[in-house]
Amino acid sequence: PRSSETFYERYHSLEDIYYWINRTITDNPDRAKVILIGSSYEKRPLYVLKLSGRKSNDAKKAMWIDCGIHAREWISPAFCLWFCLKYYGENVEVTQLLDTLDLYVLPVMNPDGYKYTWTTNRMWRKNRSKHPHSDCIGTDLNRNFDANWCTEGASDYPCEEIYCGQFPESEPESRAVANFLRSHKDTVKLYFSIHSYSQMLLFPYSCSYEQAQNHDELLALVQEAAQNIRRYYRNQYKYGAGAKTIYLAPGGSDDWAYKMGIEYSFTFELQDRGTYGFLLPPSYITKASKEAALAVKGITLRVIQK
Ligand code: ING
Ligand code: ZN
Repeated sequence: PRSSETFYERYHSLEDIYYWINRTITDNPDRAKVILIGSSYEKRPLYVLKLSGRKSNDAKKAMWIDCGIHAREWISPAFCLWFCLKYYGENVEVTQLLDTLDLYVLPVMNPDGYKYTWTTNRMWRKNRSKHPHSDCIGTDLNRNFDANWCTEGASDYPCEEIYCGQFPESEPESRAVANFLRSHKDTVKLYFSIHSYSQMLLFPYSCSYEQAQNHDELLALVQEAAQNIRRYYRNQYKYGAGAKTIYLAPGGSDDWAYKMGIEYSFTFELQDRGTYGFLLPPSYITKASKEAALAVKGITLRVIQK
């Protein structure tokens, strides 16, 4: 990745992000690869960056981070770009352990929606798919995964912001992610999905009030991460199981990944707590990314040290 400091202090158009992905792989041919995992409803490519650790990775463990499920949450793709640079690029402080992990990053899961927020409606959330029996557009990709799909906390009405889609994985974007993770479930040990806003570190379940089998362990992980953020960045994050901490939300990607076998599965809600909301000014990108990265790194180290 390039070291141009100000690049990460701005939000980037979809075209810029595609260009950045391309630059990242051409500048780092031995450590960065791009994988085309599918395409969006409007046929835009869904590129995953695979960044390999600098140390050889015999156990072949990996982590996954996706950003930009929801179009208007601009801090999320900005975080993905920042994370790629800081933790797999020029940061010399990366611990040796973390350096043995491969990192899969999907910078924008919902490119059609993201594009739409740049051109037409800054507050768009869903993707841009059409529906047979409605003029309303878009499915909420974070209600479209196969985890108690379309139960309480989702809507089967296409005009709603939390429309679950016609069936689980009906959308090309969620299907592409699910297919990729299904085929890599033996190596991917950690799943992170980045949203905004409200400053929360969440883990399964969001699709029911049931407790995850390793609830106590997940709770300890996010609690420690929140404490570190408070200590180092003087900022408050809530933490806990999704349904109890935020609201019931079936069909989310982290619950699906967890049920599929990725035992360390998280959704982060980045800054802020409502002052700017989705319209977080670019001057906040660096701090928001640093504190989220501290959480990702801390949790990941704990998990792979086990
Ligand atoms: N919040 C998430 C949403 O999709 C969430 C909350 C987390 C749902 C985990 C499901 C699973 O509603 C935002 N801000 O999008
Ligand atoms: Zn979101």
